[in-house]
Amino acid sequence: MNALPNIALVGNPNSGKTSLFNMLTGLNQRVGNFAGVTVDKKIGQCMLATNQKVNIIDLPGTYSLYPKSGDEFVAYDALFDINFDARPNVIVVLVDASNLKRNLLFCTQIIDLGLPVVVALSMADIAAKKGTIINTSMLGIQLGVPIIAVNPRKNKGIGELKKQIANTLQFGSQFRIREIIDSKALAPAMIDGVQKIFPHLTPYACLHMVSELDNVRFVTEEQKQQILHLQSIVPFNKTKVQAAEIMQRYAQIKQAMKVSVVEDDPLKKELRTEQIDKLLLHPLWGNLILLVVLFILFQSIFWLASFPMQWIDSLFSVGTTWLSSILPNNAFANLVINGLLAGIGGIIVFVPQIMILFGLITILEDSGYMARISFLTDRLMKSVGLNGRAVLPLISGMACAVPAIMGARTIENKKEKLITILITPLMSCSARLPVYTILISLVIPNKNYLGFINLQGLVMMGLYLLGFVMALVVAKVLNIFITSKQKSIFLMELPIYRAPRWYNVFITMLSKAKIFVKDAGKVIIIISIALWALCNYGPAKDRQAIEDKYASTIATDSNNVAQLQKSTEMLEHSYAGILGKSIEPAIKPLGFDWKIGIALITSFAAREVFVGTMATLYSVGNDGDNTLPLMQKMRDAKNKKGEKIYTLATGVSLLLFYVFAMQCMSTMAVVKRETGSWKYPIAQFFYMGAIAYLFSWVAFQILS
Ligand SMILES: Nc1nc2c(ncn2[C@@H]2O[C@H](COP(=O)(O)OP(=O)(O)OP(=O)(O)O)[C@@H](O)[C@H]2O)c(=O)[nH]1
Ligand SMILES: [Mg+2]
Repeated sequence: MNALPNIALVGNPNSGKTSLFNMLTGLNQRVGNFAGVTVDKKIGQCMLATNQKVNIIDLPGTYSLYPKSGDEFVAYDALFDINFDARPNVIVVLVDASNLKRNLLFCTQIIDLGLPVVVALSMADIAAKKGTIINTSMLGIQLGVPIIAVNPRKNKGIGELKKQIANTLQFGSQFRIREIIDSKALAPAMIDGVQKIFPHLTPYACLHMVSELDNVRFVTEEQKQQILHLQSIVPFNKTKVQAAEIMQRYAQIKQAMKVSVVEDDPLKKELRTEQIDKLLLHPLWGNLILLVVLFILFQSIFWLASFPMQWIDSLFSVGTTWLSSILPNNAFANLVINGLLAGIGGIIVFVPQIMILFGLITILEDSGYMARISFLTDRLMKSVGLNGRAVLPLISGMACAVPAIMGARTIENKKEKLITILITPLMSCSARLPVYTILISLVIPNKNYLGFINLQGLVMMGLYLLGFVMALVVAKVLNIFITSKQKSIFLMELPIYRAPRWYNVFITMLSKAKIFVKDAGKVIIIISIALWALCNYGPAKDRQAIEDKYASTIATDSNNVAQLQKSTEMLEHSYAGILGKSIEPAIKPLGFDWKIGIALITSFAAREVFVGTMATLYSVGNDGDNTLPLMQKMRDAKNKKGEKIYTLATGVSLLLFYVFAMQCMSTMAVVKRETGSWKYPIAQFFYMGAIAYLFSWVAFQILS
């Protein structure tokens, strides 16, 4: 860590911390209109004045200083842990003006910890619409801290906030005179005792050391023993003390608000959000609208993206033709054209789909609809032993399982969190999109019903649904095996609807496309080169035999038939061919040939590698026209008997395999990190593999 001063942003969930962080640092962290978007700390830098650079730390939102879920602990540690690697020098508390009372509860707790606090008051625009007017300087005097009104969405108040942070950094909290509540009076003997162990802590911080002893990870064993000893001689009822604390805080907050806040009669005004929710949360219409929203999502991924995809495809085939015309016909040119270009082209084509998927998900999140999805599906989720909270990681799993699994941190109940982590990779992620697209186009006819329902889009939606349904089934089964006494509650705030910030949507689409190309590109370049080598080399004896066999026929061959046969045979006797053939018996019952076998192996690194692998395999084995799009080559592919390889049976079987199988190293790594054990990713790997194999086998047997 560098030696710059640290400024931490804390506050209730969805109060605008990350929006402010992005404004201060110029970075682009994920912002969304629901509670629990940020689940880990993020650090960026900001210039307060010409010569003053500071670290800004964005933290997950917390409702109170008594943490319950994993993400809340991140913020808790940042505030308390003296060994924390970015110990804050100034705390900026975000206070949502449209939920003032509840936000001030957390704010007053922070103030009483005795840390230098600056309050940033956000959402004043929304409060004003509700008829709430806040006199910031008056409220500041009441609480004894500087308060700056900001609107990070509109870049307002940021300069003033920076000035105040610089000021507090230099002079400390100037006008702190008293604690908000008299914490010591809550448990005098106990706090006295704890203060002897931690002389630098305020009475309120000492109270936390006692009541959160099981949770604080940063006290030494000796200190812990001392506190335990204290607990054995001084009576202390944690629940009672906490209840008393909260009551006293609310009393103080009421007092402070009386002189600084003017509120309209809250019942008088019905916000637009409430009117919209009457429809969108309606038991019948609400669910119907949800289905329509999802339907539009999948149709646009398929249909809207098909145009740019065609352009990219033709661009690459022009490039291939051009390169083959200027490069000499040697092994290097072969590597560039059949290895690299084919592999990269196979990935770039899918950028439009990835962008549309992420763009639409961002719009759902930004508008506030995502939280409603969670609400609408609560009943369904309860029936499998989870609750509406778990839907958020599941839906973001449609983009990528890695952040989705981290998002499960917001689930308090340990059992539910574990189950959610275990089922999230069953949701079809964006890496499966390329595989789905290519296979659907191969085996499902491109028909339209009623003019607007596209059959291929419908099948795509079916695959996503299938993953989701399987996730529910597995949750239900796991629910029987994993036991827990912890009771589960579903509390979820419904944020107000907001117009999505289009700039944010655009930036997200762009950055996700970049990450996709970069990450997939890296893997694909390495795998393409390795695969190309494996395809072009093999045991010398076999290859010589093939050379000899065709030597005479090729010379007299006029229509390239012998040439084609020869390169096919050469490929089969290459190292890649030998490898593929060796696993063929295991996958033959699923309808897969050895080329698919190789693709299955390479896509254990990441699913989208499937496409690049196919591209390489089909361009090496095909000495004919290399400028044809991969789809065409696969469509023409035939086995020895001259039968089509990609029949409906094989296509569906392969699709099902990709819906269910765990083929992603990054997901396994993140599951290990979040659960702290290899046991879970390994279990996941096997149960998902078993389901995949079973479904593919049944489908192939029925359809063939
Ligand atoms: N109208 C209005 N909207 C705001 C303001 N500040 C933030 N927002 C919006 O509030 C929503 C939540 O913002 P975030 O920055 O993600 O909130 P957060 O505090 O980081 O939330 P978590 O990470 O979930 O704790 C976004 O939709 C923002 O665009 C404001 O001052 N006025
Ligand atoms: Mg955030």
